[in-house]
Amino acid sequence: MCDDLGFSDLACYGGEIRTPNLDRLAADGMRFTQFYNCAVCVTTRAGLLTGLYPRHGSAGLLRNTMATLAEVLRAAGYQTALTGKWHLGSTRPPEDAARYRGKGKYDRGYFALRRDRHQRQIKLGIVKPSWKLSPIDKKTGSFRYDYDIELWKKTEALDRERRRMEVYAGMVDCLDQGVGRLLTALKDAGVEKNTLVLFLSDNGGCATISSDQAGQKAYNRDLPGAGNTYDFCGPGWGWAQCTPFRRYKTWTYEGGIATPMIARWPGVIRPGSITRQVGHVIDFMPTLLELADAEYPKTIKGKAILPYEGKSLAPIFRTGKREGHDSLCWYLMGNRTIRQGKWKLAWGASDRRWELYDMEADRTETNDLAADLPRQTQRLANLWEVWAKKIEVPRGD
Ligand SMILES: [Ca+2]
Repeated sequence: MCDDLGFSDLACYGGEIRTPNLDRLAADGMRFTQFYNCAVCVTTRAGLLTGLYPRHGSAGLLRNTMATLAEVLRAAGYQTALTGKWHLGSTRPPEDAARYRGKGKYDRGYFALRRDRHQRQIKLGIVKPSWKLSPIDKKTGSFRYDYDIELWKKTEALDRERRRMEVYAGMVDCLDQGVGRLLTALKDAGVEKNTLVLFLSDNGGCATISSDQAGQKAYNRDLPGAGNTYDFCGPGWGWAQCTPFRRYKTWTYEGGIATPMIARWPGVIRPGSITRQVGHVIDFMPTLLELADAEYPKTIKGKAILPYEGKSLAPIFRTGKREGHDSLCWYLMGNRTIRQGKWKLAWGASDRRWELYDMEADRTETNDLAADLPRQTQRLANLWEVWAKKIEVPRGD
């Protein structure tokens, strides 16, 4: 799982960044077009590790009423390992960013990037041609992560703005090379054919403004990528990374929660396939339980363990289909969503009202049907409320 990678960053999802290793993984495996995370790092990681929706009460995300993948797989005789995000600054020489720096790839700005990516996504079969590219995101309220996307021609400090995306592209390129080394290692170890590889992102592209962080503006005197800077891609690029969707990291519109998901399992998953089956990170637990022939515990250290809430993805790997979730729900920092079949009800933390979308006709959430279908809206809102109690959403949030 990688950090803050948007839905459209990989070449096999319509991106222009060089990602040959992940594209090969996709060519040998299956791409999901409707796979979901939980909109930010910690909630997604908690959901992936436990098979449970992240809880929001004061008892914390990981609790002694939850089993982790490591616990259940260890009990089944597997060795488990986890390497985490590197939080100690970059030690990587800037050669990957050099491949993109000053090469003109991002000189036309984030609107042109979105249009280009969208066209490639249509050609690749990742999105339906009938879904409109979502319009420019505008700040509509006081939610902390609500930003105006500036018109490209109004962008000041163009050098910095372009460099942000050039450095980001270098980082994605670097990530791809790392995946390539991993895949080579699997091959060299002779276990390639007997290994399921899953690749996904923990949330949508990050649109955070760097000056939100105390002291950062003063620190970032140099352009990004110099090694002594700490910048963000910013709203324009972060939004474009989620092409063709609305919003970005922290929101529960599709931009925040839709992730690329590639699964490779030689001899089982049909190479080069694309699935529109809906999946969620909480599905990892039952999937790996099934494949590892592991038992899900009823208790750990005398504590009763909550039954997992995910559903195995294995039938999708084997046959391309499964009986999906009755509904999936999201909550994060005032953002709410429920998806049931083709319907998605979403509540943005800025607008604070329910919007209803038909995900088959309009996955880019451009045509709000809530006023036309008030009963459907109320029915789904009630379902979400029941779920919200279970996962301890703060009242009124
Ligand atoms: Ca993240």
